[in-house]
Amino acid sequence: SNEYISMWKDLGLNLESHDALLSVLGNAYTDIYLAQKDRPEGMGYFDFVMSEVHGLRIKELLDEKKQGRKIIGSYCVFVPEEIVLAANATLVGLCSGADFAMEEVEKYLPRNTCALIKSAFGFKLGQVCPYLEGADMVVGENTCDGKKKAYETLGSLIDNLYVMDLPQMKSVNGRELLRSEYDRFKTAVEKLTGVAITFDSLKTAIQTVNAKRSALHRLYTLRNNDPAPISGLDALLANQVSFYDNPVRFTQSLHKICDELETRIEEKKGVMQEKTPRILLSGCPMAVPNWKLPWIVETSGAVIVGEESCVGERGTRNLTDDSGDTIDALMDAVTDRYFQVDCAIFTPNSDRLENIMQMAQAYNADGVIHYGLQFCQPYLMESIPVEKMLEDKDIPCLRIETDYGMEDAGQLKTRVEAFIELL
Ligand code: BJ8
Repeated sequence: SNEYISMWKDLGLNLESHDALLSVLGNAYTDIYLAQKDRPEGMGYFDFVMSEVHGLRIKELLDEKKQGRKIIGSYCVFVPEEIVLAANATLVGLCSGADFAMEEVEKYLPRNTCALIKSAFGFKLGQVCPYLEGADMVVGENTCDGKKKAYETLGSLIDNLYVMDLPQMKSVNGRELLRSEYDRFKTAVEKLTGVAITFDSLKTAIQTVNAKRSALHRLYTLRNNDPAPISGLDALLANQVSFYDNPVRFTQSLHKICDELETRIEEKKGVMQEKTPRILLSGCPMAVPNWKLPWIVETSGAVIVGEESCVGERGTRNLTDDSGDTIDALMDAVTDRYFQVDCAIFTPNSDRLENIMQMAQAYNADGVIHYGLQFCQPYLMESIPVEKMLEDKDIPCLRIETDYGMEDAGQLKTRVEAFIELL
């Protein structure tokens, strides 16, 4: 609509490139999502959210901004939404799930940089992301070397980048560093919003975020049924939307879908037949609109029953203890919660192996597909011990290394089909 066009113009988007992005996105959504059979009716909500992802949601955020609320963008699940909400700001995930403006990007980043980082730059250089352009603060974090160094350059392209340091080890010192970085972040967010975080506002924010994560847990648990009541693609979409939707509305909508899934389970209805091979996906995060591998898997005779990923259970597994009775105790609880995230940038990272095993068993997975983005050292390196552990337990594992391009889709499909046939 005209209203959206002037909104995008005011945000400084490149309208021509933005149109191109929206049309690619819309076509992919139709071919991959709307082509699925027997989807839960409640997914209509997510279809609507996706169709309005650059429209209505942006308008809502800009309306909030007019009321004085700030928007904070993030590239990693280590940025605590609890602190952001407690200071009356909104956190949005900056997706980085598609190639854009690659020629421009390669003027700033070496070719052998992972697709996720390149995508973050592509959206900036192409001026096509209304979330990024609308954000009052963008948070980068010292995780992998690629992101850490890329933020130095990104800082020259955007003027409101805040960089958070993160530990590399789950040690006493590591825990202290995380707590002090969260204190520093709290101060920076308070300065941005002009709102001091109180005990009550932090406690309420913790409860809001816990409720969102609990709704996702409910979804995860329902997926351990056979036949699977929801596709992996649709469950991934729910996880992806959780990064930019209003958290309270998202939670309500997801519970509605879970109610519907419970009815399906009672009626033994599913999205695929009973005894369809069940796959656990594990590895790098899949940001919108990165649907390539799940699409290949689910059009090759298998169903995905879990995501061991930051856009999935790694990002949402743990809740934050809200029982503390001082603001300091709540900040400790926030720190403890995030300190459990088992990202491959940590060394050693044995928790992740245990969590993959636990998920494979909980969801009755017949096999695990490890998804590593090309040039992502942390996850590609860790995929080898992951595979070894799974083989020791007689769980088949397929290691995939890919990027956002479609050139390898045929070859990937052949490998995935051969793997599924063995299960
Ligand atoms: S907590 S997984 S969201 S850092 S794919 S950019 S690791 S080279 S994304 Fe992540 Fe936070 Fe960890 Fe999660 Fe680097 Fe690998 Fe690229 Fe990656």
